[in-house]
Amino acid sequence: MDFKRNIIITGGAGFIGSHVVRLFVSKYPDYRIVNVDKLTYAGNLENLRDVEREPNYVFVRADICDYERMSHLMREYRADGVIHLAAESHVDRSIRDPFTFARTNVLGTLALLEAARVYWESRGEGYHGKLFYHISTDEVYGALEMTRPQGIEPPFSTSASSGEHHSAYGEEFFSETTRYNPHSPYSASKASSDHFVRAYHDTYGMPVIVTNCSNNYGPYQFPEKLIPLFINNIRNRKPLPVYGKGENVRDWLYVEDHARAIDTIFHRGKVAETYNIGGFNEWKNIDIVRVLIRTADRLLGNPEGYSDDLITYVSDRKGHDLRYAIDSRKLQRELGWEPSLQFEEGIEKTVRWYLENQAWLENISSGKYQNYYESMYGSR
Ligand code: NAD
Ligand code: TDX
Repeated sequence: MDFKRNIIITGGAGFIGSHVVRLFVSKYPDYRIVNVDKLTYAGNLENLRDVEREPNYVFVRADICDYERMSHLMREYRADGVIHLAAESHVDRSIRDPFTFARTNVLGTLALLEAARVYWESRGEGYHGKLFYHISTDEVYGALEMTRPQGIEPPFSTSASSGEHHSAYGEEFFSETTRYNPHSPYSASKASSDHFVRAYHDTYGMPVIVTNCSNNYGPYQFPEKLIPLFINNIRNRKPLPVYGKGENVRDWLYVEDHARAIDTIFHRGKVAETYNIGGFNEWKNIDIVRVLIRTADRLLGNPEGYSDDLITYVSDRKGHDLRYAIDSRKLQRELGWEPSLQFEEGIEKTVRWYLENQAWLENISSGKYQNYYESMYGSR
C-alpha cells in the first residue's frame, strides 16, 4: 500500500511518544507511522495495545545511537518525516549516570540527524516535503527566580484573553529567545541535542523544528516521576518523598494537549522555528502533592486527610531548578493551539487512570514486563 506520508516517530513506546503515536495512527490512516524504540526500562508496548494491529502502524525495536540501523530504516520506510522523542528523560537518573544521557540524547540525536540528512540528500529531490521535528524541554532554559509574594490562591498562573498572563510566583517566563542555561546532566544533554538540530538547518539546510515543552502529566508515565509515583505510593500507603521544602515550581500540561500541539506544529509549524509549549499552569510541588492526596483519598473512599501523614520531606535534588514557567503565546498566536483541559480535570482523570490500571503499574515496576518483551522480541 502506498502511504501519503511515511513518518518515523522515535520513543513511541514511552510516555509522551505513545500518545503521539496513538493520535497520528488514528487521525491519519493514510500515513504510515513507524515507531522506532529501543524499549529501555521506560519503553512499554502495553502503552500502544489499542493501535498495534492498525494497518498503518509498524513497530521496530532499535537504538537511535546505531547510525547504520537508522540509515537503513530511513531507506526501508522511505521516511519523509521524523518526530524525535526518544531520550533518557529522568533528571534523578541523569545525576547518577550522566554518560547514558550524553549517549542517547546527544549522540543518538546526531545519528538520527545524519541518517536523515544522508537519505534525504541521496534522493536528489532537495529537502522538499521533509521535516525533522525534535521534541525538547523547558529545562534547557535553566531556572527562574521567585519574585512575587506567596500565598495567592489558585489559579496560580493565568492567561487573560488580552494576551497578558500573570503568575503568583514571578514576573519572568521562558520565551523562545531565552538564553540556554541548563543545570542538570539531563537538561545539558537536551540542550546539546537542540543545538545539533539547529546546526543541521544552518549548515545543511535541513528543514527542522524544535519545540520546548513544560512538565507533562497523564496516563502511561513511568512511576519514577512525581505524579505517578505519588499516586502509586498513596494507594500503597508508602511515604511520599518531597524534595527539599516542596517549594519548587513546575508548569504542568496534560500529555494529550502536548500531543495535539505536536500534531499542529508538525503540519503547520514554520521550518527553522522554535515553539514553546505550555499551559500557563504553575504549581508548587507541595501543593500538587496535596491535590494528589485529596483526589486519591476521595476516589479510594478514604476519609479526608487520611494520607496527609505520608508526606515525608527528604534531601533536596542536587542542582534542583527552582521554577519553570513557559510563555507559549507564540504557539497560541501563530498556530491557534490552546490547552483543552483545566488542571483539576486533568488531575482527576490522571489519578483515576492510575488507580484503575494497577496491573499496568505492577507490570512495569516488577521487571516482569522487561522479561516478557525480551522473550517476545529478543535483542532485535
Ligand atoms: P520516556 O522516558 O517516558 O520515554 C522515552 C522513550 O524513548 C522510551 O520508550 C525509551 O524506550 C525510548 N528510548 C530511550 N533511549 C532510546 C534509544 N537509545 N533508542 C531508541 N529509543 C530509546 O520519556 P517522555 O517523558 O515520554 O519524554 C519524551 C521526550 O519528550 C523526551 O525527548 C523528553 O526530553 C521530552 N520532554 C518530556 C517532558 C515530560 O514532562 N515528560 C517534557 C518536555 C519534553
Ligand atoms: O520523588 C520525587 N520528589 C519530588 O519532590 C520526585 C520524583 C520529584 N520531586 C520533585 C522534583 C521536581 O521539582 O517534583 C518535581 C517534578 O519532578 P519530576 O517528575 O522528576 O520532573 P522534572 O524533574 O520536573 O522533569 C520532568 O519535566 C520536564 C521530566 O522528567 C523531564 O523529562 C521533562 O523534560
